[in-house]
Amino acid sequence: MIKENAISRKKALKFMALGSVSSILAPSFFATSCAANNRTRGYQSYDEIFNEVYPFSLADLPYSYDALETAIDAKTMEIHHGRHHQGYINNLNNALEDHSDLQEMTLTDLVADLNNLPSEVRTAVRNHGGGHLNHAIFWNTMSADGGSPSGELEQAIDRDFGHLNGLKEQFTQAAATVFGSGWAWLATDREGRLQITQTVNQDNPLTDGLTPLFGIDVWEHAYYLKYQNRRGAYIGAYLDLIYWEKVSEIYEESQS
Ligand code: MN3
Repeated sequence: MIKENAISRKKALKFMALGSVSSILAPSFFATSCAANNRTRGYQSYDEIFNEVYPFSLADLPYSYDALETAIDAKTMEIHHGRHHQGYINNLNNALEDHSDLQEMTLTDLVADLNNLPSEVRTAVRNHGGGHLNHAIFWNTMSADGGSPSGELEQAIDRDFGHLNGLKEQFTQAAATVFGSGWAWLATDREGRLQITQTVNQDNPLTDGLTPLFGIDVWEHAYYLKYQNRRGAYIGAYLDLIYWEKVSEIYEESQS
């Protein structure tokens, strides 16, 4: 079972860490405030995406199901988020239920260090921990009004791909050639160098020592209702949804 208040609990802990605020608020107001907060649509921070700990929970999408309709239809978004993503979270929580030591680890540390996990949970963390993280990144790096790269990220793109078009060409090629189910990514190493990578199934670039900045889900469940087998059309539409401001934030956080 998922504890639906997981995010609230963590937010509450942070809130309480601010000092005396909680002590001057009646408990009922405090609980109501957190519950309302949990329903508010908004993009998750880098910390919320990458450093979440058990029990994991499904955050609301930062936009309505039909917000990206020009590229991804509302029904696909609803099923993908509410059923597929929720399923990964349920399975990840179940796998860690009896491992109190692993419950202290962040999602990043779990996924980045698969080989050091007990063998009985390794495959579950790989598939479902990866599934949870991959989808959290996917939702949070798309926007109907994504803007364009700026600042350090723009400089890094020009340095490593010549131009944004070079990045898009390489990314499109990578996404088109993932065999079967998997993902294509823009990722960065610790020195800030950008690279396009592919992963199979629900693997994440963290396992290869890279931080993912954004990634496209090319499992058929991500696009089949609207595009059927036309993965190329989906990739083209996806590239117009990149939320560059959020990607810049992840890039800068990954270097700090
Ligand atoms: Mn998916």
